[in-house]
Amino acid sequence: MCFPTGAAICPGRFFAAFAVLVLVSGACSGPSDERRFVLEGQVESMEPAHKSIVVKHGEIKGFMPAMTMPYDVREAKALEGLAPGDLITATLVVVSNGAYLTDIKKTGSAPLDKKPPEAPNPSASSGFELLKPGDAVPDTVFVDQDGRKRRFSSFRGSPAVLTFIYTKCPLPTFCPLMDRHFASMQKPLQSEPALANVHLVTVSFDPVTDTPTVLKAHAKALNADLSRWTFLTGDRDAIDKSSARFGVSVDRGLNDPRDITHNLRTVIVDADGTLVKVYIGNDWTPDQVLTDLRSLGARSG
Ligand SMILES: [Cu+2]
Repeated sequence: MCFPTGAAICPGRFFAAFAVLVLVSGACSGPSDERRFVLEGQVESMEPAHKSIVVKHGEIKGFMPAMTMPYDVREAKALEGLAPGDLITATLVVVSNGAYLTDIKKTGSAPLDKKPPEAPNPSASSGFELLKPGDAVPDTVFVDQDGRKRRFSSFRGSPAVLTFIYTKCPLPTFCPLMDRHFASMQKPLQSEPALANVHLVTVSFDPVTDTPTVLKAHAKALNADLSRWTFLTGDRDAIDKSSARFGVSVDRGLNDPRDITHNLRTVIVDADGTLVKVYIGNDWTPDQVLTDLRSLGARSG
């Protein structure tokens, strides 16, 4: 419990701030770039071949709210003897660019809950209908990292890759991974003529914290080339309404709107403003997106 809720920090500043906190509190154990948390939960599914386990877990005090998430393990043998439904305790180790579970112990088992639908289940006339490939994406009005009003339609004319994050996300395998993936796509996008006009767009669903100034600093920490990578914030309701249409769901704590539970969606929008493809979660790769962008170029020209 090194950081109070809401005080987690973006990856670039992680180490320095952590070192200061250790000096002040002396509360954390382990190497200085590592945080450890006790996790209690239930195994939803496992993929030993990918050294991955999906756990539905309770709140991790001071770090993250209750949620169901995929976690990495270091070795497939850490998953031996486990099965979906098992109740476990484990240690969640968070380092600056990743997180993994260790010391997984089975404490019992219980029937699995039926999985709730991940996306909101909108009625046909709510204005929150999930977009399908080919649908026109909503022309939401955002504010960019320079404080300028920016309509989504202003990206028309070039394909866009869009993702949804918040800069204070504590888990390196979630929002910070989306940031790292986007950062790593900058170079190939720049060097391949066929992809030269693709624009990257990162939307924050935490506009309370992620003001244009915060986003600008975040962009700088990521070495973002702002001529082809735009960071957007804006009116929270407008962002929620728009992002829900891509399947993004965001729950904010009643007492603290910065206490956020969310899923991940990354999408390709074509130059004409229509949805091409939605990537669910955090297991897409930059190569996959680049390949899809290339076939888009081939299709249209
Ligand atoms: Cu996140």
